Amino acid sequence: EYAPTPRDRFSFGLWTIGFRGGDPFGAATRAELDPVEAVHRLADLGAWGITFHDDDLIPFGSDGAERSRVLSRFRAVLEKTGVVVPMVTTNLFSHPVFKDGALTANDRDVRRFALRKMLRNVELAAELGAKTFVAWGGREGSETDAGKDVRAALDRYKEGVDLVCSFIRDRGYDLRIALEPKPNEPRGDILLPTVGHALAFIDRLEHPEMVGVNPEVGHEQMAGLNYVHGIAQALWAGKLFHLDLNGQHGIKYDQDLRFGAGDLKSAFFLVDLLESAGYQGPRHFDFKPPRTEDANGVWVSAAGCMRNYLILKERAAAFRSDPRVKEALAASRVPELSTPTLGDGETCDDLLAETDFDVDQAAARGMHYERLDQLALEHLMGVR
Ligand code: 3MF
Ligand code: MG
Ligand code: MG
Ligand code: MG
Repeated sequence: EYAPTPRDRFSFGLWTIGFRGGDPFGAATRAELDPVEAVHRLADLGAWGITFHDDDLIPFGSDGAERSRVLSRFRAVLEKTGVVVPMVTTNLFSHPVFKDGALTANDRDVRRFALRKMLRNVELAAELGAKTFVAWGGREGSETDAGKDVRAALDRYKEGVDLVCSFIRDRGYDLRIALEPKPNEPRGDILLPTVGHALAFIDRLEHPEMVGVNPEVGHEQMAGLNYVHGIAQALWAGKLFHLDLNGQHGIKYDQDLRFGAGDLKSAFFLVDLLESAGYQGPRHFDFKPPRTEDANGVWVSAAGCMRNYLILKERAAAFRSDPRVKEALAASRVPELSTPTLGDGETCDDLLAETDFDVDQAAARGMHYERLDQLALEHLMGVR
């Protein structure tokens, strides 16, 4: 029970299970993970897909021969296990050359190098059958407002994304871009810090239909925001192309805990939303097995991400089908919000003419959310 299968569409970043436990204060605690072993282990656990940054698979600076050797080994294990590559992303943050950004670096030659790296990676993504190309601009930002002309940076950001879109179109690839917002870390402030900022940016692009968002649980929560609301707005805008599931304890450094750790109640409402909205995309985990774990602990942590999703999915379904919940939802008038505020054919003048609203009676009505929320908690805690 709660055993994942590829039908659940669980995917993992190669950099997540391959995370060696290095942090700003300490060295790695685990050995390197061979991508081929990673694919085997994921397949054994019931995962569906693997994703990666170009450099996770093909070390930065590899020559053509090394690149084809790595790729043919990788393709062979995908073939053998049936594991797919639903998403590919570009590392535009690790190498020191990107210390001031990639698409928005002040140095023009750095921007041109970054764009070339992205375009090469678009070709690789298409070759491997990926449908989503994630772009996290981790170094696009600043530590001082004196050093970055943010309006010019946004012009260059738009120029870069527009160019990648037109390249995808010219090549006829079936690939969409998903921008990943994050408020800070590693930069003091990162451009496109939240889902809302990213959605507003997308509207100003040349091909907005090709670009959506890849919101990460911890990133929104680092900004003190409600991830479930962010996801709901992305769904409402038709822009939830992909997502990064993990756990976070409030406003602090990017913890990347396994999914379900951190704000469990928010995770419950998230799964409830994704499942009830019929989200069809990947359930992608971007977590970091803590550096306290040995090689085996990595897989315990990865399995926990999927198991927690499936348990929450079951708990959310039980919540939705409980007659007491249906009654409580009605008592809170939740379904009433789906009725348009003006009736068919009604005008603002009709509204202005209305006089029979009883303000005191309406103000006195309770919303009964506490009962509803308690039912949700009890379903989550498994006592219903
Ligand atoms: C950093 C991240 C990134 C992105 C990745 C794009 C290294 O906080 O979340 O992971 O998810 O670059 O997929
Ligand atoms: Mg992250
Ligand atoms: Mg992420
Ligand atoms: Mg994170």
